[in-house]
Amino acid sequence: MKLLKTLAVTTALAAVLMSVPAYAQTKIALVVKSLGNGFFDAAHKGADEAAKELGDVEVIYTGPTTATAEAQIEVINALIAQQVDAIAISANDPDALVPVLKKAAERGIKVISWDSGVAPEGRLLHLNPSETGLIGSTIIKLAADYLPDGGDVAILSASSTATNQNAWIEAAKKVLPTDFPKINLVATVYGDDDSVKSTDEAKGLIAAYPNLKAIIAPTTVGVVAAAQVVTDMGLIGKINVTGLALPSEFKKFIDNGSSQAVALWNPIDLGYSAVYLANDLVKGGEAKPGAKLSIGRMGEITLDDTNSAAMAPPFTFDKSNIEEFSKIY
Ligand code: RAM
Repeated sequence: MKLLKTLAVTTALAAVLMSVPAYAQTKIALVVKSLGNGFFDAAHKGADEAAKELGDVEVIYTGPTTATAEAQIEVINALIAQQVDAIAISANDPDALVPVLKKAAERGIKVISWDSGVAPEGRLLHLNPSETGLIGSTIIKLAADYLPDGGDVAILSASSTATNQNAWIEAAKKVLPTDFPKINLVATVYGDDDSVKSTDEAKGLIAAYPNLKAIIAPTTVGVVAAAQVVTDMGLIGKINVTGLALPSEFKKFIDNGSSQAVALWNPIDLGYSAVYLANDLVKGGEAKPGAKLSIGRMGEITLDDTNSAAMAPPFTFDKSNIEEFSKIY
């Protein structure tokens, strides 16, 4: 009798387990500008942490090998075919991705952007790492702080269509004449978040502007390339490299003096929060101005009138603290 009962219970349990539909797991695709970028690897770590906390979430980490919108369109089409529940994208272009993301939305996929945004018609919300104006003035201040007499500086950016870098550069240009009158921005060039192209562009700047005092690279890929060029060309002390850098990748350039200071936010927290927000929307949360959405251990964000929100101010790294942060991200 007991055996029969056990058998019946086991069979019932097996039936229940078998009937648990595969879609019980929420599939969230974290789409990055390009693979092989340490900044996005750190965001991936945070995304996995969020998935583990949420329990019923699976993160699909993906992106193209080159940081272009065309390559991201292919990735998104594959995710639509895979029937993911949400796409959280760091975009290589604000507009070019809109049609394919609209197609994803029509199939019921919740689309958000984070880090580098998509135009509002292509996404439900956008998560900025920090306030755009603040990042813009920070990247100039990082150079100006070490140029008391002013001088020529140049920007080495990511791709020419990157939403985030373009917004920061525009914000930087706005405050230049008023807040940094002695800083002379001579050029902006694009390394496409590719080490080889960024290296070539940094060399080009140095050749074209003999009085260059600083290279500002608001990209973790570009800043490493520029600092390596300054190091290899024996220009430490002549050209200060600064911008947005991942402490783990950049510590050696603070140590060797090719850079005085850089800034960034926590990419782990950013990836973590992006997954929380995408999950909120899949589970019925609504993205509308004024809405408050949970981002787990980071608290909550309130959407502004463009359905965007920003996380924390950027943090500055120099000789005094880069060692400590290089162990985290
Ligand atoms: C690169 C990417 C990313 C940006 C960081 C600062 O890794 O361009 O989008 O946020 O730099």
